Amino acid sequence: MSLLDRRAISERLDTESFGRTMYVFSEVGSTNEAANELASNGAPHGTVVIADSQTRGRGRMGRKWLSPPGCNLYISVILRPALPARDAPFITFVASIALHEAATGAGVKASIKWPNDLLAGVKKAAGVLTEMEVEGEKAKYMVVGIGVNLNMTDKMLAAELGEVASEATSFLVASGREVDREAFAASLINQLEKRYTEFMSAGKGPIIQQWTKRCGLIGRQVEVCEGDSVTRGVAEGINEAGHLLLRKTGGEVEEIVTGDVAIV
Ligand code: BT5
Repeated sequence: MSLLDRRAISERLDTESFGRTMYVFSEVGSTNEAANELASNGAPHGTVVIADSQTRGRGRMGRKWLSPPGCNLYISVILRPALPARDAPFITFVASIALHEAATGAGVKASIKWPNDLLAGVKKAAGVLTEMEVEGEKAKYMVVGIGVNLNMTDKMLAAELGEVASEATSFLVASGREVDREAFAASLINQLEKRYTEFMSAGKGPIIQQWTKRCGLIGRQVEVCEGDSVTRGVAEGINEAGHLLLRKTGGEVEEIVTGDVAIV
C-alpha cells in the first residue's frame, strides 16, 4: 500500500476547523511531538498531523506505540479549548467516543477500555494519548493523538509488535475487511470535531453517558494495576473527574485515578 493521500482525506471532511490545516508526513518521530511543536509555534485549533509511520510513537508513561508504515493510522489534533487542565481526561473520552463511532462505521465491533484503549473483541486495536501545555490552571493547548491498527494482518502483527502482538489486533483481523485509510481518517476527524463541539457546549454529562454506553468494562469484575498496587472490583462507570469507579466486595466504591485495567 502506498503513502496516505492528503487530498483523499480533505475532500471527505465536513468539518469547520478540524483538518482545515493538515500536515501529512510519510514518517515522523511522533505525530504528537510534531503537533506539540506546531502548537507551540501558534498553529490553529483543529490542526491535524498524520503520518504513515512513526519512529518514536509514544504511549502513556514513557511507553512506546509501535508504528509500522503502510497499514495503520497515526494522527494528532491540536486543540485550544478554554478548559481547566484537570478536565484533560475528558478530551481522551471525547476521542474514544469518536474513535468508537468511526470503528463502527468501518464495520468493526469495538468497545472502549478505561482510560484510553479501543478494543476489538478482547484485544487492543487503538490507543489515545492526550498531552497538554498548561498555563496557570488552564490548558494553553492540548494535543490528542490516536494510533489505530487498521490493515495489519496476523502475520504483520506478529512480525511488527513482538511480545505485544498477543494482546493486539487490527480492524482487518477483527472484521475481515480491509479499511480505506483515507476514508477512515476523514471519518475520524469528522467525528472528533462533532464530539468535541458537543462536549464544549453540553459539558461532561452527555460525554459520561455516551462513553459508559460504549465501555466494555461496566458491570464486569476487573483488576487495576498501578505500579505494585492491585485493586479489584466491579467497574461501575466514571465520575466527573474522569476517574474509574470500582465497587469492592465490601460494597464501598473506590475511585481509580490511573492504572491498567484487565477483566478478570
Ligand atoms: C496508548 O498508550 O495506548 C496511547 C497510544 C497513542 C499512540 C498515538 S499514535 C499518534 C500519536 N503520536 C504518538 O506518538 N502517540 C499517539 P498506553 O495505554 O500507554 O499503551 C501503550 C502500550 O500499548 C504499549 O506498552 C504496548 O503494550 C501496547 N502497544 C504498543 N504499540 C501497539 C500497537 N501498535 N497496537 C497495539 N498495542 C500496542
